[in-house]
Amino acid sequence: MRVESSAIATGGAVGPERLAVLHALEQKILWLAVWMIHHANHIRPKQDGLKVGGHQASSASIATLMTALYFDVLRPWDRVAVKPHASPVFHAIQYLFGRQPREKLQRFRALGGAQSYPSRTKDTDDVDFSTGSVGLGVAMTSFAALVQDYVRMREPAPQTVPQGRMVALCGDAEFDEGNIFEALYEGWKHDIRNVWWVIDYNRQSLDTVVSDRIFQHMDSVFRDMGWNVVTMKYGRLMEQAFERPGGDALRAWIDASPNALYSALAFTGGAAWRARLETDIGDVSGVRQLLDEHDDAALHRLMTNLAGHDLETVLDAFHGVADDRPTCFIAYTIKGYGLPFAAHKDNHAGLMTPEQMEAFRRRMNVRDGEEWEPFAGLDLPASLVADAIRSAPFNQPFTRCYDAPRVALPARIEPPTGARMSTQEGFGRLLSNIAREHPTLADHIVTTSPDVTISTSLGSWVNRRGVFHRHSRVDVDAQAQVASPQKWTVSPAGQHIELGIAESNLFILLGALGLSAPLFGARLLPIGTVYDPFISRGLDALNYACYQDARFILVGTPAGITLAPEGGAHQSVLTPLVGIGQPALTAFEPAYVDELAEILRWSFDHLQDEDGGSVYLRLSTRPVAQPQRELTSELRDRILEGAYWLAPPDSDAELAIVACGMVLPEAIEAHRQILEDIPAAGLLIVTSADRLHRGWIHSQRTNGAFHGAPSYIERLLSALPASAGLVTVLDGHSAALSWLGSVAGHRVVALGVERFGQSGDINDLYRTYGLDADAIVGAAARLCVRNSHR
Ligand SMILES: Cc1ncc(C[n+]2csc(CCOP(=O)(O)OP(=O)(O)O)c2C)c(N)n1
Ligand SMILES: [Mg+2]
Repeated sequence: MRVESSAIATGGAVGPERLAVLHALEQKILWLAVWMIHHANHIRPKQDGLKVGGHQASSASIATLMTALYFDVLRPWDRVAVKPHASPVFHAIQYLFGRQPREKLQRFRALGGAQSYPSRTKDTDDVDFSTGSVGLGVAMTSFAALVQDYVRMREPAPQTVPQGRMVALCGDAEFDEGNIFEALYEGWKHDIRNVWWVIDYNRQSLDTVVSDRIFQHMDSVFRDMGWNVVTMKYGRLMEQAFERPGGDALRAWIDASPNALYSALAFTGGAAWRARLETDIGDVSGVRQLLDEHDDAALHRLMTNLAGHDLETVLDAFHGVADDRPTCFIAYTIKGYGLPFAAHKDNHAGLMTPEQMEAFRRRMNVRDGEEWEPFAGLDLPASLVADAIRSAPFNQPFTRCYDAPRVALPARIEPPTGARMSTQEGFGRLLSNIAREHPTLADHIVTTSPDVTISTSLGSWVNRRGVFHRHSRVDVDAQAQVASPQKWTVSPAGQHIELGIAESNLFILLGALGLSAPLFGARLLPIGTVYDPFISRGLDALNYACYQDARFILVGTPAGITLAPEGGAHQSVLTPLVGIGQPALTAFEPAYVDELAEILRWSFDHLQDEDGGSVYLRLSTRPVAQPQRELTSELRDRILEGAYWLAPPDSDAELAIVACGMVLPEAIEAHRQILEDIPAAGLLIVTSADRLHRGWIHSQRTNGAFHGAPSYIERLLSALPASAGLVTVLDGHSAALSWLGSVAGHRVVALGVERFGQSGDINDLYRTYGLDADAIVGAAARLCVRNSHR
């Protein structure tokens, strides 16, 4: 069942009865999170003797904030990135909502159980954004907000999907990750709306208590970026104490207290607070009386009553934000709040001992054997708590995962014509053709690039389809009559999102765009372009996008040493290995533009397939003579499978050249020369080492090679006798093709690049790095000599 969004109450003032229930839920999720970790480490039988781990302190730190959000503040159409180490809290909440079975909690961090860090693809309890690599989930919410605006303003999305807030629950140490600030700045440029970052400001990272200095400036950083900042520092007990005589001194003492001191006292407890406060401000009028009126336990409660643990204050702060400006909540908290290692500087990976857990169980009133019971130990009637869970706005029946219809594809995308062309130029012209001739497909494409739009050949697409921004902008250059081939119209109708030079942002945006179907009900076909070497700058973010099963096309261009005069700092060497090694990403490196046209069409399909994925195209600026050919459907299939014989070998061939990508002219020339001595030699063109490798591995793992159909590459290489040799060649790390020798036991000489490059022209560089025709012929000769000595 689905309810209309207007029928879902979205919170407001919270009465005392509801507050009591929320307090009970706060206790319950803290208990469940802590117990889940304890159970995994101390109770569940272990097979390998390894500590299972889990983060009780990080969970306790954020339990109040998450209670307020999930049981009162969030609406079902809001989307959340939960800080990685609060995964147990998230799963506990979903368990109470009835969306996470108990067995998954009991198998926390075990195979098939609730994941250590919230995972869109591995968890089954409705994770919006995966987290784990700190900083990335935070930035993801900012780009998700941009994508939400994009789909709403351009309207491929059903407008019945209400506009949600993109909420990140962040650890404070996440702000050491520069990618957050890159995202903040980019978000400001795009004037993003509807983003909340809730910072669990416990002043602790993994190793230590963090420096106070960063956060002294954090609010101004956010304000400078146009954000609203809500600081939640003091709980109500503290606020009340500040009203008393001596209260000003107490507040001043708290404000001036270094993080390390505050943490040490918060860990040590009441007597330590008393001694320190007596020494520092004991002679201020009113302070001694305040101290006398509090026993050690009460004093500890008062001094640790930070706002992030004060449910009422937290609720007020969240409900106090009515507009859609991006808002940062800085919530003061204590890591491990309520647990024996609260505020201890080493508590990040700390686990409560069985004795401590036993004491905690008694304190929580949970009876032996009732540890997993949702309502055990609460001092409210179970029905009241159950009602509150049932009526939580976030828990209303509402479709949270959309299934956007597929975009119909044309039967063919005509490749541009031309005698000589680079794959990069071909890519730009193909997109331009799509914009002109296939409007339905074009309407769903969205492009993005980190300040290399023009130099990666997206310019003409952008001329046709415009740049997206929430606010239209007048083209000043055109008005001022500055002559330029780039005529960029900036408006909410644009289809290109221009980013500043920050590759990490590119991949996180591709991640967000690539999730627009499940998140916002709008099918987008995102294409991001980047200089191939700078993929490495954003590798973790690329992995992050793939891990969430976001669907996009990544175009790395120009690539390899073939960009020649640009020099070593711009030459990608290892990206072919990224193409093979990155899960959920299929890599192609075609040599010809008619191949690229087929691959691009296949990619649009693959992006939309249930069991599909993303695609990486490694392209080049090197103009190459294009074959004048009609692609048969058989050749088309072979191109997509990853390789085809340009010159099939004879069955007694001693040798084949296997070439991938832009070095094809050299391979063809070498093959021509070799034919004079070895007329049977073959020339295999590889369009996707990744697909070949995957097929081969899959076939081995499933015993296909022995019992069923051999893999595609096995079938191709079966054209050669076992005694033949292979010369493999590509402009990239030689390991990307050298494995071909293992497929059928052929000897291999692997040519490629394994060193940093340098400037030069293509001929000089190919000669220097051993990729030219002479090098290929030389390698072939070595193979044949070895063969004759066998
Ligand atoms: C990119 C990355 N580097 C390192 C880690 C290891 N790590 C896990 S948590 C953490 C610090 C967490 O501190 P904070 O974000 O403040 O969270 P909390 O204090 O709430 O646990 C680190 C360094 C990681 N998960 N991701
Ligand atoms: Mg922290």
